[in-house]
Amino acid sequence: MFLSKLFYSFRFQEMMLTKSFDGKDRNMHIPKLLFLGKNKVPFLTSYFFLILCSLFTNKIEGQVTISSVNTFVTTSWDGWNGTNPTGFTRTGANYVGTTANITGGLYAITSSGLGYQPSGTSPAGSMTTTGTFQNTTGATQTSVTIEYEAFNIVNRTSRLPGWTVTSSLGSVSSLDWAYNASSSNTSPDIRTITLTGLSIANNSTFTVTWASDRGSGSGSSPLIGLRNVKVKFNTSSCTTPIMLTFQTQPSNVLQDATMSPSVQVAAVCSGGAVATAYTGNVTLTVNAPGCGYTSQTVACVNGVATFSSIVFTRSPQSNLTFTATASGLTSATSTSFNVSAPAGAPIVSTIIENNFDATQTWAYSVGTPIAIGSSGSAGTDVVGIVTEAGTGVLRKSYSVDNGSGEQGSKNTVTFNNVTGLASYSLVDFTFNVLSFGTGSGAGNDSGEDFQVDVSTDNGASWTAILIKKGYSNCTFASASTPQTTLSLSALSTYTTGSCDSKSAFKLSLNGISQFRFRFTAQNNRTNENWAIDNAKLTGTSYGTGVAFNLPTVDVGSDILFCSGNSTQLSASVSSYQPSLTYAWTPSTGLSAVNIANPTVSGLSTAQTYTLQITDGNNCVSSDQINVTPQFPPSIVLISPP
Ligand SMILES: [Ca+2]
Ligand SMILES: [Ca+2]
Ligand SMILES: [Ca+2]
Repeated sequence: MFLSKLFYSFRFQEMMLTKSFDGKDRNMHIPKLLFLGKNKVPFLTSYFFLILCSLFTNKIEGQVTISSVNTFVTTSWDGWNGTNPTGFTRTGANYVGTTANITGGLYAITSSGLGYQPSGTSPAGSMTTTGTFQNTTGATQTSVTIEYEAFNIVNRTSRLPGWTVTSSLGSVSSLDWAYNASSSNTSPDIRTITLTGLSIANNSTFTVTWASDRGSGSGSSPLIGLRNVKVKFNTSSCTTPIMLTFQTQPSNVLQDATMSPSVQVAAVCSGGAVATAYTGNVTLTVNAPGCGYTSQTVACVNGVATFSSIVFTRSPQSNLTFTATASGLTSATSTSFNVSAPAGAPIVSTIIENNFDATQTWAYSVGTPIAIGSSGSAGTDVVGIVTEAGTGVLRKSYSVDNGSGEQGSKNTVTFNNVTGLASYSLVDFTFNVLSFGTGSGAGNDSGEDFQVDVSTDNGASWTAILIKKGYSNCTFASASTPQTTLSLSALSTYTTGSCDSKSAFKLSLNGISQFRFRFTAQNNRTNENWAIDNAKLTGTSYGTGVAFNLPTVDVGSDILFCSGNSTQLSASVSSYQPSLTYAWTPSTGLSAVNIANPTVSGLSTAQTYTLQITDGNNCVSSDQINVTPQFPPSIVLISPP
């Protein structure tokens, strides 16, 4: 009894299936396997038939790949001529042709996309076309917009077919289209839907299926169409951002060129979606030691800040990173990038010069002398060009020889204003100072100082940049090195406890249009001469394609000095953007830590000092110097035995 219930007979039947295959419709002879129970009742037949059908109808013809966000990928279906567009399959109706008639099937009428004429026996869902869409953006996508055009091609209002749309993403019923006789391919009904809260992993696919049938009513059916199937991924959105993230990372860039593509920073929520309503400011700062870039602040648009004008003015620099910050949000750090140097070298030219020899284009005027003191011999102030050590110099002296504390003079020599400086990226003012004389009492003394003032407003205001202190018959020669860098923001004073021999000085200026300088000197002997030589303005142009390298600083050779005295440090800086700031460490024994030339005193042991300079582009450089106090030999008294 049990066994008899398990006995089944079977036989083959043959059926014919018409199927579109590789774009051509073919009649296929399909063996139909009928399982028959004891009473010859078909059993499992329909399941087996469905399996066979699926083998023929689900042939994959590629996918519509969507590689970027916020950009529609369109399948027009125009001119398809029976061959499915890439990524689409179809079932249940044959291709008929390009001219409308009443034959049931599919049409490709000019500019009418996929046309469908239901046959007289088309059951519900008998015709379908399915698009398969693949996410190739490289990221999981959470929002999709689907859009298409639906319309009437040939109006026969007795029946009302339409498009019923389904998707593997979930319900898309708002894409359904009910027959509208007044629509046309030139005036279609546009159906659109945006789905959110999805999770479409990179490289995964989803499907959208359009189905139609004969429609309700009676009589003949109209010919309907669909075309311009558009699908896009949307920037994921959320409400409350907690952090920033770089959507477009920085790229390597040439100095002075604009970084491309623009760096983009998004305000995102905990799940990584963009807070599209966020309009807060995002500030992009380069991390140390990056320099030559000014931090930018940009307001978010749709939750994203786009930095389209990133330029670096200094090079070469490597492994730089940006930090993006916004109020209340966790900041983000970019990947690294480099700034490469253009091939060109800066163009350096002499603007004006007076070497008191062959080149004397920078004219000057001698001031009215101020008499100092009353004792000693009455003399006159002496200013003019003389030859010293084989070269012409402009000196200030006195006409008689007086001793210490006796009368003398003070005078100021003012050089003419120089205009037209704004066309240069950088202007250097360089000059030499010297103190000379021969015989008894030669050389400038305490109280007989030399001072340089500069003006960038044609003498309306003056800034003292240098004082060389006279000191006990101090003489020193003109020398081209070492060159000491001066600053508009700090007065450099040399010195108080010794005869300082620094001769060459440089003051760099940018953003000025005019410049002049003056020096004031005092003495009371014919063999006391303060002098200058080689007063010069040099213009440097960092035009397009010219490298503006990072600064370098040199604090000179190590110093030995007597422990009871003091010694003075000085810095020379090259290739920099004014203005400079100075930071000496440690502060032990230094008169100041924020000037170019601090005095060192009171050291009991050797000390290594580090100077870090920071220029106007926030570029830094550092150098070190060892300063060692020397103690006089000790006399040790040993008691005789
Ligand atoms: Ca000279
Ligand atoms: Ca003297
Ligand atoms: Ca004197």
